[in-house]
Amino acid sequence: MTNNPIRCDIFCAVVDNFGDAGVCWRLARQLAGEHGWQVRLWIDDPAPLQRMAPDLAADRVNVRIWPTLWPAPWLAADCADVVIEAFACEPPLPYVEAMATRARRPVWLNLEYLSAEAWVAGCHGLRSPHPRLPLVKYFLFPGFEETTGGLLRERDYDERRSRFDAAAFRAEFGLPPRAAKELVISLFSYENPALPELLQAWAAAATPDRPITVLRPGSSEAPRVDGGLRLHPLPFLPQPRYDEVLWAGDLNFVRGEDSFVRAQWAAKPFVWQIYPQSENTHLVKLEAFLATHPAGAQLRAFWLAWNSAGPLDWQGFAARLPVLRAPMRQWAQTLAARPDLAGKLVKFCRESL
Ligand code: TRH
Repeated sequence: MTNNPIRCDIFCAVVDNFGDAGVCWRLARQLAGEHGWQVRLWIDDPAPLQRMAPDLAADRVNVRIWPTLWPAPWLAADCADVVIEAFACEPPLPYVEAMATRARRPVWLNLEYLSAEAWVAGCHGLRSPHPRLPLVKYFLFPGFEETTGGLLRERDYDERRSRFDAAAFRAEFGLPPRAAKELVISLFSYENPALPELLQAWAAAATPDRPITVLRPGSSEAPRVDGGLRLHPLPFLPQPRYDEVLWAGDLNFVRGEDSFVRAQWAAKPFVWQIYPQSENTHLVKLEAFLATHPAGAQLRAFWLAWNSAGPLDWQGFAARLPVLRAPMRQWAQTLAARPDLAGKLVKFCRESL
């Protein structure tokens, strides 16, 4: 172990997997910003980053395009101390071969997808020796249990949140001051056949006394006011600012992996649209999370309906929102008290280098 900053290469194959870029970008920023690592993020398509991180230079991460044809041979000296492949994307072969020739072999980690399934804790930290080269890859499974790799959470999260000014946020995005009984919902989802039904339910439930405002980050639709229902598009914000959308909401619809985790830190009631997989395997993951969460039983029917094209009992769900607040806070506190993913990763690498 030297005192030089640790060099880290993160490999992220986005192709069409926009969310993978979200997780990789958040991890890269944290390793560079909080732990002082020199991070290169190798990404095959930088387009998602351009939306999430319009000011790349501010984040101290060296973003490189992962070329289709990787230069060979690659120098051992140009391999990092820590190599992270996101979601089993496999670094290019010349790079891996060069890793094997380094005097001190890099710590090689495969960052896996987040899941609350029971098997995750048993697989976290497993080693996988390379079939041909003198290299070992370790599996890093994010998760909700202490025995997993944990979750991404920045050190300054609480401080940023305490500085958040909801009234200024609304004014910045052209919303009127908040009404007394207004319900603010943020909506970030995949295409969902249940959406028209949900919009109808909101239109039916919203009244001038009890208006509903729906914030739609990244939506290109025009703003619309329909009775008590206001549909309000927001620009796609830089990644740290997406938290503000969640803080501004009373109920947040999120999706995939990264926004799903952010909704938990926001500690407000939320609805998760999980990334759909073939043969409905995603529903197993959804159930696993519901079984883990203290409010799982109250969330279950509505979440399953949102993930299975409806029908949605909005009224029933809306009536439960007040009782969901306490377990959401309790859950966020429990998770926040545990070591975060980047911190655990850094500790593991320091011990291994
Ligand atoms: O984009 P996603 O659908 O990601 C998913 C998951 O990672 C999933 O596991 C994977 O298989 C699939 O992609 C292909 O949803 P996610 O994970 O929430 O990522 C969205 C990112 O966008 C997240 O980092 C937050 C960020 N974001 C902003 O930066 N600004 C915004 O305004 C919004 C709405 C999102």
